[in-house]
Amino acid sequence: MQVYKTRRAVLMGAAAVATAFKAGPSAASGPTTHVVRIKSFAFVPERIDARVGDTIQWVNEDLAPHTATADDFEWDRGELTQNQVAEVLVTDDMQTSYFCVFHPHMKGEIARV
Ligand SMILES: [Cu+2]
Repeated sequence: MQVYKTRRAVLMGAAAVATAFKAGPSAASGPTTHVVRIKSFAFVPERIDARVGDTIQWVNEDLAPHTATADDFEWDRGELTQNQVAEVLVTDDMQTSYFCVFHPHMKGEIARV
């Protein structure tokens, strides 16, 4: 009888659970928080599918400061230094395209589903 799982088997199991959760009926599970990592001068993932009432949370993993700022400046979480976190509540009339004011080539999208 095998008692110990390999680390790889454990990780694969965790991935399977995460996938199953993601594919579940999220409408019935209430608001969720979507984490966007800011990494290597990019928003990861670049596009987030979110519902009204969800929260978008940015975590800056870069040494460089970044911002998460609506294209029309309707909302702006200001400068995020390394490991700082900022959040925005998804509303039905919000500007959904955003960028980093320090590095305008960094773009992100909050796609409402
Ligand atoms: Cu930036």
